[in-house]
Order: sequence, then structure tokens, then C-alpha cells
Amino acid sequence: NTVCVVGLGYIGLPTAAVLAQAGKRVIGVDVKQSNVDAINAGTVPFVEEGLETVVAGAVAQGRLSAQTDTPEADAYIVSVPTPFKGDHDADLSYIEAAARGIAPQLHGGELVVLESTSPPGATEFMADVILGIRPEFTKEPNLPNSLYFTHAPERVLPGRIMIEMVENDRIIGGLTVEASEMNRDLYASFCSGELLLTDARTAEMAKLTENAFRDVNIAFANELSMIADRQGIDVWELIELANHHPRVNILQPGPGVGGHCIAVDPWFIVSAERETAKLIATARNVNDSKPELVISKVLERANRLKDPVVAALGIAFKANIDDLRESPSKDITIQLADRLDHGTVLVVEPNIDELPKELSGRDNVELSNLDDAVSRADIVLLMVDHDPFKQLDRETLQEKVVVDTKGLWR
Ligand code: SAJ
Repeated sequence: NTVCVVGLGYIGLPTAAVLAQAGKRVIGVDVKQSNVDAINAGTVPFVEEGLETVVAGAVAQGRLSAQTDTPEADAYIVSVPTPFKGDHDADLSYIEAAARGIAPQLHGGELVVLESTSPPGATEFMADVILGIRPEFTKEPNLPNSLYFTHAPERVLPGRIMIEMVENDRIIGGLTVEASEMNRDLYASFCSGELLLTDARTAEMAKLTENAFRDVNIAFANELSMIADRQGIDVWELIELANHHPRVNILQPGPGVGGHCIAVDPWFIVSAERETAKLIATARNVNDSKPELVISKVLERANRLKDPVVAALGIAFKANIDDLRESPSKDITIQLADRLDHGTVLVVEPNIDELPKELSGRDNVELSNLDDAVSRADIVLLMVDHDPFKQLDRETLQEKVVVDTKGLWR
């Protein structure tokens, strides 16, 4: 029972690891030789709590290995990126490349699961690529030349992946019922959550819907923060009070929405239904407009000073992780460095050791530590609610201009 996982990133590698832990023989495939080498050495090329122990164990036991070519297997799990192309359309070229790698290895009877977050129709597209190359096969079930295609979107939260991968309920949508059932049997080996069967299109839409729901709700909080600011009201107190209503549960405003999921996936719905998905598009735009407001606020205060020092606290996309992908706080910091007439930006990010390339090598940017940055700063800009920032002695903020985008120091 061999499973091949194509794409060994934030989702593929943990999936490969839990399958190996469940006793499967797992071969991971990645285009990047350095990732393949790292995994075969039992190490993990990114930070995720608890992952390295499982990978190291599975590699040592000979259950998990990685390579750059796609092998023969009984089941394939495709977890490759689906970035944007054009006007927020989904770029399916990585899915297509994965399908082209899988097609020559098939004998009939294999399951091919698409895990990548995808627009409606992507599973069908993947199947069409494979059947285009191998027209002797069919997606009709129960024949010697049947292939089984499904979509099983991942829903794990970065930072809790190893727990949520096992415990979360899963939606499994097949092009046929038989494909869904085959996928269910495989995922039951590692997943203790409920396995909910549906068709592929509904599964694709369900994943996008979950993230769009969260995005719309965060947009509501962010819009409230702008309204409250203009009205001279503390938005966090406002939300706390309103949330005492038994049917109100408003999320938290912040400097914008980041990460590779919530800031991306809603656009796939908009791109499929531009005329109808108005609220979803507006929410995206509200959340994307938040960083510019933070930048203006800081610049307005900085420009009153002769040689302003701005402490930028947090450039990760959310609390207690090192992930800088689509991070609004990183973008705000870059913009401040670009647009400050004079002065210095002190970056404090406890989860990284060096500045990202967009910020390194600049005369007016330094990577600093919390105490040093706060003591030198005229303006303290808080953008991420990392634990160490919560513990800061508030006394040190007296005499400073504080822009607290997370309401951490209220
Ligand atoms: N954020 C706020 N206010 C809030 C909550 C979040 O501004 O009240 C911001 C965060 O600071 C961050 C962004 O939203 O910038 C996204 O963070 P998140 O914690 O909401 O979500 P992600 O991107 O880490 O993970 C999401 C999860 N989806 C949902 O909760 C519906 C996760 O379960 C998905 O698996 C993941 O997207 C994914 O891969 O799609």
C-alpha cells in the first residue's frame, strides 16, 4: 500500500508524515532537490511544531522517503501551490505539472486526491489532464481501467498542523461516489475526525467558503475599527461589549489580513462569479485597505519629528509563527522604510534571525530586539500579538507615540 504525496510544503509534508506514522509506505515528491535532501536526512525545511519528530521517525523506519521524480503508487495526493495569475484567477499550472508526472505511472485502480486549495472545477481539470495523456483509462468506477479522482481540501491551522491534521473533520468530494469512498478509507488511517463525503465541486467550494467566511468576518471588524477611529471610540471595548449579546461574535481588527489562505482563497470565488460575489470581493478590498491606513497614521506622526525612530513590532502574518507569506505587517514595514523622509525603522521579530530580503541591506532599517527598539523609538508600532510583546512593561511606553493595531496594550 504505497502512497505518493506530490508537493512537500506546509501541507504535503505533514500529510506524508502522518500517513507514514499510520503505517503506510510513503514516497514524497518535490521539485526542489534541497527539500528532498533535507527530508531524506530526517529534517524539515520550515518551522512547524511537532513535525520534525514525526518526519525523523518515519524516515529512520524506512516508511518515508523523498525524491524528485513521481513513482508508481496505489494512491497519489497532490498538494502543490495554486497561486494567482492575471486578475486574481487561480493558476492551475502546478496541478497540471503534478498530473503530467502522475499520468505515466498509472496501471488502473489508483486513487488521485487533489488537496491544493482550488477553484470550482479544478479536480475535473486534473482528471482531464491525466485522461488526456492516458485515454485508455476512465473515471467510470469498478472497471479494470478505472481511475478514482477526489478533492480533499486541507483545513489545518499553521502552528497547529500536526494536531489538526489528525483531529479535524475532513470533506472528501469525489468525481464518483466510489472515488470518495476509496479516499475515505485511506484518510481513515490517520484522521480521527469525521470524514464527510460529497461531490468534487461542493468540496472545492466548501474550502473556499470557510476561508471567505472568516475573511468577511475579519473585514467587518476592520471596517468597525476605521469607523470607531473616526468616531473617537475604542474599537476593542466596542467589540467586547457587543460580543456580550448572545448572538453576536465579532472577530478582532488588525493591520490587515495575511497568510497564504484567507487573503487568497476568497478571490477564487470572485474570479469564478465576478457579478455575484460582491460582498466577498468588498471584504477582500476592506482588509487589503487596512495596511495603508496604518502606514498613513505612522507617517503623519513621524513627519512631525526631525529624525524619527519607529519600532515595528512583528512582521510575521500572525502571532507566534515565523511565516512572512502575504504578511501585512511586513508590507507596512517595507512601505515605512520606503516612504519615511528621514529616520530609522527598527524591526522586532522574535521568530526570525535575519531580515527578509526586501528589508535587508537598507541604511534606514535594522533588525533589533524588543527592549532596545522600544527604548530607542519615538513611535512604537505594534502589528502582531506575539507572546513576548504581551509581556512588555507598559512603563517603557510612556513618552512614546504608540500605534497599537491589535489592541494588545489597552
Ligand atoms: N486575523 C485578524 N483577526 C482575527 C483573526 C485573524 O485580523 O480575528 C488575521 C490574522 O492576523 C492573519 C489572518 O487573519 O493575518 C489569517 O489568520 P487565521 O488565523 O485566521 O488563519 P490562517 O490563514 O492561519 O489559516 C486559515 C484557517 N481557516 C479558517 O479558520 C477558516 C485554517 O483552518 C485553514 O486551513 C487555512 O486558512 C488554509 O490553509 O486555508
